Amino acid sequence: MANTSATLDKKTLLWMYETMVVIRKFEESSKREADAGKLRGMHSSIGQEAVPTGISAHLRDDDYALGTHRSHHHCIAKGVDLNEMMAELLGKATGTNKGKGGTMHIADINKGMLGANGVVGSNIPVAVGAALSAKVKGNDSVSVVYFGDGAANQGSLHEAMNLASIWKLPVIFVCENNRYAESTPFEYSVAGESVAKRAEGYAMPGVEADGQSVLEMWEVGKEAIRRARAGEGPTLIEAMTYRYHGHFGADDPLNYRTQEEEDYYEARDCVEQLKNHILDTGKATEEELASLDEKAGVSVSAATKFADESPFPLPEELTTDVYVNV
Ligand SMILES: Cc1ncc(C[n+]2csc(CCOP(=O)(O)OP(=O)(O)O)c2C)c(N)n1
Ligand SMILES: [Mg+2]
Repeated sequence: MANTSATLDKKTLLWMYETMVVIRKFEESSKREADAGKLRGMHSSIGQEAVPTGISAHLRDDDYALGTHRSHHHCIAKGVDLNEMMAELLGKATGTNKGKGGTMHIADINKGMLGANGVVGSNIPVAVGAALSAKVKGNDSVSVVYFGDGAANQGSLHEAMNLASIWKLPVIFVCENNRYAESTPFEYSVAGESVAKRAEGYAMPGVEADGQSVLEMWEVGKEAIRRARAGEGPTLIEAMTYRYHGHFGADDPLNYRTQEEEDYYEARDCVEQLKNHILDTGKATEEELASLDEKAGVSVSAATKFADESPFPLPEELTTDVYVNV
């Protein structure tokens, strides 16, 4: 992988640092809210922050992103408002979906975030549809879809990759391989032990990347998005990453993985790696990074306060916005 550090400007590096810190603090706060019984079904993305951050550094508001059940990091990296996100997690009327979607269905059309999605693999064909719409309209918007190693075994991915390839659609398939689907290990469930290699069968580039390195995610994202915008078709990226917490909530004993494995990934923490890179290359000072840490903390605290103090939707709003006339 090419060394990107020389070409990356300070502004991009600091945006990526701040975005990853915001995601982490947001997840820590949402876990506290979940532990306090204020939300259910919270899937933490801590450990995986670099994947959508490196990719989103190349995206615009008129590009599309689709997420999964574990999607807070996808939404934040795509620019969704923190207040509205936290309110959505808590089911409040001020949320992105007016409190009717919750943690697994955050969407913000104005930011191109077409939706997190609780049904594993179901977001993938939607991303291909969004890419088709860009092609039909004749603009250069691209569509990014995130999915897990478990979802890589759903038929929807294979149908979607085939159609995207034959029609050369501007879609980037991003598999976040965090080694487990709930408690099922990747080595057991994925034939061939590589998601990236599956791209060959669909005549598109398949790239395996270090998902703990935001610089590497930036690099592979850059080429995939350039290709898509230029009308050259889709790319499949397999980002090797790790979730630090259990599959969801507090009920996961994590007895299907080892301490050594957890230590290995935490020693390669994406935030720490980028921090060291920025300091080593002299792109910013400790003080500058500390002020971004503080700013992230203030934004997340404000979002949590906003969500806590917001009202629940009224019962008479139960059926509004459920179906939309177009
Ligand atoms: C179609 C479908 N089958 C099963 C489930 C239950 N389920 C929720 S998350 C999950 C595991 C997904 O694993 P992976 O795709 O690797 O994503 P990760 O949780 O690791 O981010 C399963 C089986 C579901 N939500 N949808
Ligand atoms: Mg997984």
